[in-house]
Amino acid sequence: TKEHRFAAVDLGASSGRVIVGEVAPERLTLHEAHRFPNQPTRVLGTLHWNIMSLYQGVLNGLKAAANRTPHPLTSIGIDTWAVDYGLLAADGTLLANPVHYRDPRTTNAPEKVAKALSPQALYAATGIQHLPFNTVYQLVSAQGTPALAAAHRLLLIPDLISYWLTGEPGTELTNASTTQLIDPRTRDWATPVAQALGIDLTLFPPLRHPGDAAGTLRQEVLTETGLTTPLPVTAVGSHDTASAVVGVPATTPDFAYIATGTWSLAGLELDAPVLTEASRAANFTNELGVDGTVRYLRNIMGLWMLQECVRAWETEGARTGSTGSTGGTGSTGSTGSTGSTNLTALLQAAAQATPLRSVVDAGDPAFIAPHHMPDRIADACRRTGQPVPRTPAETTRCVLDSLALAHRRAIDDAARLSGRTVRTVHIVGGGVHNTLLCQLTADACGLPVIAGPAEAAALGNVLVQARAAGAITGGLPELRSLLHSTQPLRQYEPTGDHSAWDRAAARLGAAQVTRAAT
Ligand code: LRH
Repeated sequence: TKEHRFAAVDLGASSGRVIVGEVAPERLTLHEAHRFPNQPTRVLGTLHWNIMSLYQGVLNGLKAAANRTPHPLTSIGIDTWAVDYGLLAADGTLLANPVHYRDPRTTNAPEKVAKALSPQALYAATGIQHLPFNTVYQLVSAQGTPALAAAHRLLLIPDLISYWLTGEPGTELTNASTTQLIDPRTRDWATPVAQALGIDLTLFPPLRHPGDAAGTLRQEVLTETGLTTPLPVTAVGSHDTASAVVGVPATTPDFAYIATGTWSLAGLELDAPVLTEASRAANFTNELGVDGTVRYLRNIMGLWMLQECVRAWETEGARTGSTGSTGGTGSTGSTGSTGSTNLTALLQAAAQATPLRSVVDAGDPAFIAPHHMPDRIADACRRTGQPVPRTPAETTRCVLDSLALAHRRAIDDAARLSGRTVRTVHIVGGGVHNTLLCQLTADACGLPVIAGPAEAAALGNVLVQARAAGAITGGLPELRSLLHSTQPLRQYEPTGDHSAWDRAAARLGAAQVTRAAT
């Protein structure tokens, strides 16, 4: 049988990669062609993505993919983080460097939005959880700025990369749902929401669906990368989390997933949105998935908390000249944290630290912004009357216990709010490499955890391309069964005293009430 090769461009918040997937009916293998860091830069007080450097990374990656194999690629697919965008002039020029969703420019936007549309009405119309950086809040904050006033077109980040590669604008649906401007029932624009907020929907080019053709590479891209003409770009679940959920190797319908990386996205795959007031109050989102599915999940702070702690300790180590237990400057790698061997030592020490000594609310938006993470964690422990972690190992344990607890809470809540039963938890994404986090999650949930694949987003991206090209057939169950039979997976059984997690959850419940009251 014929083998096809697909390039998956997958840009995450801490690194980007171009991965080549080789696909035949019973075969699926991945080769990483190129990985590059994603380092945002603060300029005059605003945190930006280095979009040109990311695009150069994509070109370098496609060149490496072309060099790796004598066989031509069948197509390219692009997925990235959600919500952010670039604004273009009528001639296609990028009007301003895209702003990072962690920039605090949206701080006052929710209040402004609430004046035009109540949080209840906004949720009923879009089903999207409240996160301060949702595209609607970014656009409302940008109202009156020269760039938005001059903008002819808005492209979400994967659509922007796709446009630069092909010259063909489009808006891919799964990622469009994270703008909070899509109605999850019609899977089309929520025009009344846009009207109420003064957002011009004509800025968005027409919607595309995963599997749709999205143009062919421009001549300048072929010249730059050494790829051969004509090479199509295929729309995939361009929201990285949508592709990661395709990449969950589930074999039964009663599974929950946790897509781990900078964020933990924990929840269920449904065939219809849950738009109830209880769901809104629990801050669950109904993002759109591939093949008509709904990603019913909650955003949890994820390994960002650990990455930011490590960054703080390294800066401190550099200042004091001591290396400490986390010294070294490992580049950001696939564990979702630094790739240095010291991280291994830190995680080993954390595994030995007292379990559940203190936990924090890993859903607290107070942890979204960069800087001072160990201090913020210490403050949260102090505020809630729990022991303050004293060492990097204790802080790391606090973070991982807190993440596991938040995973459990999200899965319990998702099951309750949607009326579903969960028997298995799948962990995919960079956090798969963090065996302590996987074990703690199994312990906290009291359910078996199947960990892997780490490159679920790239795999989901490749699978959707492969199906569009006719290299494989079937729905999500068939794609997932191919993953299950070809990808290395590891199972974790729940261990330990389950009631300890109930007690920690109760402590956190009290803590959350305390926070709300202050
Ligand atoms: C993960 C992710 C997540 C979004 C956030 C902005 O990379 O796409 O699903 O909420 O980034």
